[in-house]
Amino acid sequence: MKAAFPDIARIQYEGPRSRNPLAFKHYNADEIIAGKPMRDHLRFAVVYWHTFRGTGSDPFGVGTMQRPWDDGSNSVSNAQKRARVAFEFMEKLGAPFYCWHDRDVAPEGKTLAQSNQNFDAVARVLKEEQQRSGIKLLWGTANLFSNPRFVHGAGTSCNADVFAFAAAQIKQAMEVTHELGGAGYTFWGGREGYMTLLNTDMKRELEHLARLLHLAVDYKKQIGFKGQFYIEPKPKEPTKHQYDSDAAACLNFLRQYDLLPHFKLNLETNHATLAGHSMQHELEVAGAAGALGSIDANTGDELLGWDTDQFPTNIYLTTYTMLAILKYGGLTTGGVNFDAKVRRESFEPVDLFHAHIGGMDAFARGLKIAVAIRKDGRLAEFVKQRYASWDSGIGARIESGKTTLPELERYILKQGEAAPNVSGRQEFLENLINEFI
Ligand code: XLS
Ligand code: NI
Ligand code: NI
Repeated sequence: MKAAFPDIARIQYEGPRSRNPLAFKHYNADEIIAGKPMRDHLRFAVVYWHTFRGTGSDPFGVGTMQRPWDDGSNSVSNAQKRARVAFEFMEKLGAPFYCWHDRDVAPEGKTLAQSNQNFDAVARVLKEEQQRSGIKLLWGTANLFSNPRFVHGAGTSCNADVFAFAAAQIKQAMEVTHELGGAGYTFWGGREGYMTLLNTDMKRELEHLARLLHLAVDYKKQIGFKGQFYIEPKPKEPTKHQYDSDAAACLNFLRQYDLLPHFKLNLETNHATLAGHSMQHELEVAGAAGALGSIDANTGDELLGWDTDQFPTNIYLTTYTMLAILKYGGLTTGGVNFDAKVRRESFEPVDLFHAHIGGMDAFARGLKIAVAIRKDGRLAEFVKQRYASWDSGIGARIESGKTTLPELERYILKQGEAAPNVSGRQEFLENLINEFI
């Protein structure tokens, strides 16, 4: 096959002084940082849907993307050719992982049987290309939101047949993920939510969603798939309210329905901000619950209120993200998955390279800065000192569950007043972070 990016060679690390737009300035895959290569800290993944299926269309106009290798047809052979192009791109970029939805990689047929056949035919090419290139599948997922049958949701549809269809699709997508050696499988609740409560039996819908996930857990065991399951929170879009609205809501749902041992969270930056949180907040919520699994790396736009899925270039964002990830032990099964798309105006194939190189460099800097902040130790020491009153005396008694209300009353009556508070030093800490940026 003719190269899709004939003018672009494998992207090299050239260091911070380089002015070559097609070189890494900070991401140096083999460089050892805090005991392991950057490649293994960051586990970058390219998404199939935006990068190879994004057309650049928006509600006001048709697609703009120039993708000369794509004949625009919905044929299996076009999908197979596209798969080879995807691997050429990922190899030249040096991304170790990728992610897909079933319907990104292969065209949907008129029946489920036809769709399954199409998917298997393209999966064969994916497997071949994975073996040839050494690139691995970070996670697979099923698209349970684009087809009009999912208009009322999939697992939470009012129509039991639609639930069954979704289950069948998950079965196949999980089988293909397993066959391709996927490190995980993600559930993003595309239309699992509501547009109006007037027509919605919320309790029943949530029970159905939990049922679907339990069926998936059972099937996972049955076929021996060892990958990690993830839930990806998002508060709105396409529905007004998505049930998996943020990390805390997901954790509560998983706990309520006895699913927590089987899932971790896949957190996406732009979803965090849509929920009115920072990415840092979502990472802390997940991390504290032992459920920080993977991230969808992107960013929103301060002036736009929707899921713009832009490539992350903000060093504060990547620093805070990597600080939280390192704090909770680093990425193991998960990765930094660029669930991001080039702007409609960036329609040339080379823009795909600029976008990913920028994102990877921004994360490499975030990683190095976070490692330096941790090595310096002042930030962690400050937080530790801030809670020092809990390490002995009355604090230690409270934490260990040994005290009672009468004992605490006696303690304060004796003291007369609580020991004075010390400053939170927010500005001091913000300046400290800036020392490293
Ligand atoms: C959409 C989600 C989606 C998931 C995978 O907003 O980010 O792309 O990551 O279904
Ligand atoms: Ni995502
Ligand atoms: Ni998104």
